[in-house]
Amino acid sequence: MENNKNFKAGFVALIGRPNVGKSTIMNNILGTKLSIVSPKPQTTRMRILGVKHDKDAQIIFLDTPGVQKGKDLLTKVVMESAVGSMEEADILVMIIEADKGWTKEDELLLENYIKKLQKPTILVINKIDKMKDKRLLLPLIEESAKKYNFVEIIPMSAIKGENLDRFVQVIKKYLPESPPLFPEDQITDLPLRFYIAEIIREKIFQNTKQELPYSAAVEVESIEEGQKNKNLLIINAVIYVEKENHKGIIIGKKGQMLKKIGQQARQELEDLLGKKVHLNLWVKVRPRWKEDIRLLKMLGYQYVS
Ligand SMILES: Nc1nc2c(ncn2[C@@H]2O[C@H](COP(=O)(O)OP(=O)(O)OP(=O)(O)O)[C@@H](O)[C@H]2O)c(=O)[nH]1
Ligand SMILES: [Mg+2]
Repeated sequence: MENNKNFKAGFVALIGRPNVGKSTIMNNILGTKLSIVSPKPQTTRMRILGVKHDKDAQIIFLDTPGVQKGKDLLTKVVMESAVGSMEEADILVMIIEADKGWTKEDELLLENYIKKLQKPTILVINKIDKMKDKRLLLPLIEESAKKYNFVEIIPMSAIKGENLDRFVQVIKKYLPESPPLFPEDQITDLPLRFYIAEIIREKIFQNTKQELPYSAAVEVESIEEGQKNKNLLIINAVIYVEKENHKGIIIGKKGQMLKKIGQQARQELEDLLGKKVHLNLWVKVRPRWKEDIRLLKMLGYQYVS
């Protein structure tokens, strides 16, 4: 590979409002579920790095938390990871939703962040499968072109895989020439225990309602091999919630909810790790975990200053 002078490599930040499909786009391009996904906004809380290895290029995606407002320390930390990714990136990808068009938040993101960075920026109009009237796409593309000099505007359905290939080709066009930046067998920099915590958190997002998902954080305390059985992993994890009644809801009637979350997470972890998994989950109330710097660091929200 060192002999290949035309090799390209660089960082590509995926940015946009919560819920536009950033994590889905990265996962579907990589063909691996690296970043957790849910129908609820503000699913992603830290930057998730994912590497696509091709013969002629290495694309390093930075999936970021949706740009959000809020006064607590968690929001500040989450936003720092999104902004840090934009600053680190060679190429920015801004994502909007086809069926919603340009919203106020999209406009603010463009004005307050993207325009200030002056980097090659691709606009993705995602979820075109949700557009009832396809004739509205062309005017939306035209409207978008007037807002900023995006290097390309790409309509996409990440879920159906429409235009993902073209998107990858366009990224390659704008990537800098560089030798590979990651070893060929590495697809992320996320430590295993944070990855496991994210999978548990995804099951909480998918199974609970209203403020519950936002009240919860997961810390993996230990991962041990079985003493007699090397093919067994024993994982101990704590789910933190902000309120006593949230603890009751997460545990559920006769422990049903916690059991369901645990079973779904265990199933996914066994498939992922190729081992049998014993997953022990505890629920603890920590009213101010979103303001606790030490805990936020332990949870992997690492941009705490
Ligand atoms: N119909 C449709 N749904 C999509 C598409 N892409 C993503 N979604 C759905 O949109 C929802 C949000 O997707 P995510 O990938 O979690 O969005 P995100 O931008 O990462 O959200 P945050 O992490 O909260 O900022 C999920 O329910 C996805 O299944 C698409 O192309 N079409
Ligand atoms: Mg996400």
